[in-house]
Amino acid sequence: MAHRRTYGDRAKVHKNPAARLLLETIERKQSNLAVSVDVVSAKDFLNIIDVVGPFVCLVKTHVDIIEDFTPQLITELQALSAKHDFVIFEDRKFADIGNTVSLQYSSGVHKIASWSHITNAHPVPGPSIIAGLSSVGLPLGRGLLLLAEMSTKGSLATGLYTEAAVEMARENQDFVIGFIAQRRMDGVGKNSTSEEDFLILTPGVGLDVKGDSMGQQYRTPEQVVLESGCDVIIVGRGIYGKDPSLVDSIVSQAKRYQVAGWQAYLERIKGVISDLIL
Ligand code: 5BU
Repeated sequence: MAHRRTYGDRAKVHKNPAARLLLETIERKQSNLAVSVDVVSAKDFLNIIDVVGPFVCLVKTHVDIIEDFTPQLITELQALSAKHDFVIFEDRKFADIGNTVSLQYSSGVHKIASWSHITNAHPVPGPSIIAGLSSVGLPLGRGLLLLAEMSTKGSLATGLYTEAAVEMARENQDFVIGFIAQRRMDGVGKNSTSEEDFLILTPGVGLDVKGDSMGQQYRTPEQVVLESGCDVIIVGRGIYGKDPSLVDSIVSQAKRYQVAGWQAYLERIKGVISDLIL
């Protein structure tokens, strides 16, 4: 069971370079916190990332919401990634046929594959979506997450759909490094093995509120990492709130979530160590 091992131990044996990079970064920075930077101005986007950078293992982007997007923004994002040592995850949620997603991933205005270490896809089209994306991403050392579950109220990604997503991932472990999900997927589906190591990145994390007015649902880092065994907490508005210029508040929230996520992980590992002693 991967979540019973340390991030560092998992990094040593993972076969995908993007997964290794993420696991190593988590261990090095003692942070399983990802910040989702969902703002529409390039200036706010870069400011927030520069402020939260020291506290996160990963920055999650939606570059298609940025109103003044230029290729220069990507150069600056990459410079911040090098400065603060974080992984980049474009939350693109691809969902089309293999040929189309390969073009969406490689080309267009955003050229996601050229700069995003990790991206994600809905399993709804079936395995061909992985074939399309891996034809572009695998040679570049990228990794893919499948959306096995969602954090929203009434999500249809449950039960047999989730199981089918996990089985699709098992067939493509060179490129599919894990899931966006609310819990570990070990034991889900028929072909589960003890050697598999899927990273679980989990959005819908908040310490102060239970949700928003549009169906988002929040759980705490403790629920997500300790109780559900997830690997990375993804926090957006809980950290930067409504005002991206409030630097002190962003720093203190980022630290608060970093500590909460890491404490929950230490508790998880401690449980394992005491199991071993008993
Ligand atoms: P929030 O501000 O912490 O609610 O932002 C959550 C982010 O995670 C946001 O970018 C969503 O697009 C993303 N997300 C999510 O909230 N729930 C999901 O199930 C998936 C992505 Br998949």
